[in-house]
Amino acid sequence: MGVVNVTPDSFSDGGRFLDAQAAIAQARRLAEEGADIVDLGGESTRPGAAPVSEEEELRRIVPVLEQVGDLCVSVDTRRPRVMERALAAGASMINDIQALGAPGAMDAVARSQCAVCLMHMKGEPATMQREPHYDDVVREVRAFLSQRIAECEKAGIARGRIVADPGFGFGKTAEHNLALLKNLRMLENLGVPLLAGLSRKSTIGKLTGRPPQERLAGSLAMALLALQGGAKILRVHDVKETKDVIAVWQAHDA
Ligand code: HH2
Repeated sequence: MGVVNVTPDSFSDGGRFLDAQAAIAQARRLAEEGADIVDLGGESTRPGAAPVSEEEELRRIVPVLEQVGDLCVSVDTRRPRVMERALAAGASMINDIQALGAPGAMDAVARSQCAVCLMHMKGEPATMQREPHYDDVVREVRAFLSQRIAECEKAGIARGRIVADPGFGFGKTAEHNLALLKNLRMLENLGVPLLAGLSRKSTIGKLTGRPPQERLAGSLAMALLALQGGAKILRVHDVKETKDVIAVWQAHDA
């Protein structure tokens, strides 16, 4: 899954693809590099990010979506109306960091046949990194995802449409993220494919001392660890390089 943030303030590529033509070109480039899914986001959810209005989110996303209808596109949003508009404009998947927690979000997805990614987050982006606490991060994330999957199924979203994501960096310290990565296999028996989003994240910065633009090597190491932990979808900014990691890992795993 290749990331295209149509935002001015995303932590690693903010402002680069705010212009629709730049975002369309980047989506096509990532697909050519081998991304099976392009994840389009119109709202930064980095720690401390300010929320954008629904109109602004739609204004950023829809024109791009309309031009890349031939690609498999997921839309990274928490808003039911954005979900509906995105699905009408050709999106194949909804990627929700709030796991369809907004009123109406589950219904919006249930009414379609799209795929959906349910992600765990503790708190809200504006405040989530203020001393997050867990008694047992792996168990708590697992319990949350298990419950959300059950609720989705009850609402009519078949299990085969669902992907689960522990939400690295969303209300989690570096230690929490590393514990989740090390124990990713414990999430496998949720019975849905696992998505991991570690690309350029601050845990890599903490481990290497490097700013977001210099975290490629760290991101590739994280990608390999996630694959070894059973992740089936990697959400990344650097598709070409990550495809090489996958090729090496697949040969080794064969
Ligand atoms: N991470 C980000 C955004 N959306 N979605 C899922 N499912 N999993 C993730 O780990 C995830 C996500 C944050 O990264 P990015 O989009 O690069 O930055 P920003 O939120 O600043 O736009």
